[in-house]
Amino acid sequence: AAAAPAPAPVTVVGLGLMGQALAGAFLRAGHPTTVWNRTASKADQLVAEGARRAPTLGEALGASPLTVVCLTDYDAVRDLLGTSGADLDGTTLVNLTSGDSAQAREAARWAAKLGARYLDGAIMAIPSAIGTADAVILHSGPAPDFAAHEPTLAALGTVTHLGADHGLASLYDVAGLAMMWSVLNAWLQGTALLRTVGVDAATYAPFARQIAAGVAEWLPGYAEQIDRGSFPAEVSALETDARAMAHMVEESEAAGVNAELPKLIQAMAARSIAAGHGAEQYPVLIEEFGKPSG
Ligand code: FVH
Repeated sequence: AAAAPAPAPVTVVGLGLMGQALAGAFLRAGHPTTVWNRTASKADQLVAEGARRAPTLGEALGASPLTVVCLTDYDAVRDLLGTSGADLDGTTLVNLTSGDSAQAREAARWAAKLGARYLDGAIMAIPSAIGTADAVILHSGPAPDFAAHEPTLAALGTVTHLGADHGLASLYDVAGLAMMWSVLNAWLQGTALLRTVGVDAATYAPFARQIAAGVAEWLPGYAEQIDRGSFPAEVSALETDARAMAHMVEESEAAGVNAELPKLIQAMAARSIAAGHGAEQYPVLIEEFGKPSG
């Protein structure tokens, strides 16, 4: 049988908490890893583990066909790589810095002008998870560029290519944050209510977890309704849900806890009902979510 190809060389630029974790994962997977950071001392531990410290940014970029960048924000990435005169010609840049979709598309434009191939990315993990399957890392940009470097990028975690639009990774990142904070906020609302009668957070948590898991099961069916644009009330009509929302507001106010979140949900449902959707099912609210906020 043919021998497996040797792990490809890779450069990591930016050695903050996340960049150090990224470089460490490449090293552990056997990739010859070159590192560069503005504050050079942050490379010391990685060098002790086998990384090569590039004396200059230019040498770091020249050391590998693939450079993974992870800085504070996109302004820092553009200052360091887009406008500093750095030689990017022939390099593939994978930018794992957090930002928005417009910044990702803009970075793709300036990188192309400088002769680089560019993939954007979003890390949905904490540094200690990097290098394990729990680290979800999303990529967007040209599929052939992702395919060319997927064997290297896979050392970082569970990597996914979302599509050619460079903005997709950032948009999925924000969509994921919307899920995360919405679930947590809903749990905090219920916890605040129950604490007023002496039920502590730990007691409520298993029940809340069961509800969240149950609701997650509804998503594929509700997604079909949204994609069809048809919302028959198979389980419950929005006007029925709206009566339960009124209880949520009343209970919150009566208990003296914050009612802003229940009122926000109630107001969106009220607008949808006023627009004639009261007899339809909950996902019809996508029409309210799809409008600019007033
Ligand atoms: N840490 C985490 O858990 C999250 C998880 C999800 C995604 N993020 C994003 O990753 C980016 C970097 O985050 P970080 O935690 O590594 O951040 P820091 O430890 O603060 O390191 C920042 C690095 O950026 C370098 N840097 C900043 N500005 C410049 C610049 N103008 N020129 C060159 N380098 C710059 C900084 O260098 P230094 O201060 O050490 O010299 C660090 O290497 C971020 O987008 C998160 O949202 C992490």
